[in-house]
Amino acid sequence: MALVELVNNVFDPAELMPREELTALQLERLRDTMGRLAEVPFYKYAFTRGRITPDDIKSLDDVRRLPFTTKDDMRHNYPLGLAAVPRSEMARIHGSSGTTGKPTFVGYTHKDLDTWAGLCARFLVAGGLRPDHMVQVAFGYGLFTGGFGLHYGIEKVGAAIIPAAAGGTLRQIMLINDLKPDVIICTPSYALNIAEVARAEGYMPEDLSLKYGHFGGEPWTEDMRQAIERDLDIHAFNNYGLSEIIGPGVSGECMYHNGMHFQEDHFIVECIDPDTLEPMPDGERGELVLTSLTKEAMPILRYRTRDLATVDHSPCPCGRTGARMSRVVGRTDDMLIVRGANIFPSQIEEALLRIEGTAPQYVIEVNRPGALDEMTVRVEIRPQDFSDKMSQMQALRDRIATVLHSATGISINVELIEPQTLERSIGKAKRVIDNRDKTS
Ligand code: DLL
Repeated sequence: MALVELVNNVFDPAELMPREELTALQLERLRDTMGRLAEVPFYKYAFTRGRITPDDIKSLDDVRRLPFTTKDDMRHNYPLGLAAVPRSEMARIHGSSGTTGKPTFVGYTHKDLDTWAGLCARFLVAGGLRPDHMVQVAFGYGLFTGGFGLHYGIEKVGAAIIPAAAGGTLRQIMLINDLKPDVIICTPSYALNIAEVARAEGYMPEDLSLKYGHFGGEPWTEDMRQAIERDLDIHAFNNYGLSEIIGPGVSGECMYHNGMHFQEDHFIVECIDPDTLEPMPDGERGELVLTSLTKEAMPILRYRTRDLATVDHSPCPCGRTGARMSRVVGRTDDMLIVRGANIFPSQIEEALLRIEGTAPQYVIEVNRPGALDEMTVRVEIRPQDFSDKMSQMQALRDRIATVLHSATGISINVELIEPQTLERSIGKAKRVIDNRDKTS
């Protein structure tokens, strides 16, 4: 049986390429990329200072001689100072929202847009998308890369698109009910939101036409996947990407859910210790560092993603040879240090979702009322578990506090919240409120 189902216009033989050939292709493409970057002042300076030319890149280890690129470098070259083509050759600009201040812009040529659509198409096909499917895209269409990136990927596969965009949850449900799409695409937190509103509108999961969901753009846990699969009666797939590198399409899961296959013919992947910058072996958590190999408008060398994950090069039964990344367990910049403990929001999510009675809706707040930091987790109770009996709620609260303590090693205040009270997300959920900057 063919393990990789081929959808003709999407399949690229590079997906099954033996490692040796893949490495050779990467090296050739890396040298080309360096050539394209030779006149970009930031890289020109770095190449001159490091006395490195494309001819010096003889093996993948030589990648380590290249400079890192960071979010700060992008900011210093705002808005399009890292572009490797003139403005006249740009076909589109996207950007990441940026939590503070201005977005980071990235440019695409027409060829980049075509490459990007192909990359999205590949992971969608790996996760079950077929030309006869209808797909509802509930990602924002705009500077954010989610909407347009996936849109053109679906088009490449040949499936029908409902470009619903993010938000208008009742309208999303109307579209699902009336047009009967097979697939939904959005952030995992928005998928939960849609499921919840659908239920409140009287739809049972099995009433909905959806069979598959492709989710990405924010961290989520395995328990969250199970909640989404149950509440929408679908198979849920994870996909990862970031605007600086291209947007969605960097990696995605196949039917085996063994981690997300990197599309290594287009990106070089490194996993490093964020402090020592040394490479991490397979299976050990580190920061992903990505180099784009085929982008024309704004190629990026060794981008420090700040996303922490593990990488696995072992074979996958699907036959794809691209290494796989684990879920993103956190970002180097969203790790909370509270009373000496390093805590990722994903640890809290994982613990909460295992407790009977809690809904997958929570917010973490950190304050510094005196000398010591205090962490509070507000979590909603599932409607069927909500009770007027103080003793029952108290017991549940204590249970949650105990579980969180053992997951994190610190005492955390727990506040139980009535069902449906926390703000729902339509895009990337904001789970952490850190008030310490304001109070210290
Ligand atoms: O979120 C690109 C994207 C859109 C990917 C839609 C997948 C689907 P940015 O807005 O630049 O781009 O944000 C990139 O989002 O560095 C991660 O921290 C996070 N992220 C993206 N996908 C995942 C995922 C898009 N599957 C940042 N799991 C990245 C965990 C993710 N985090």
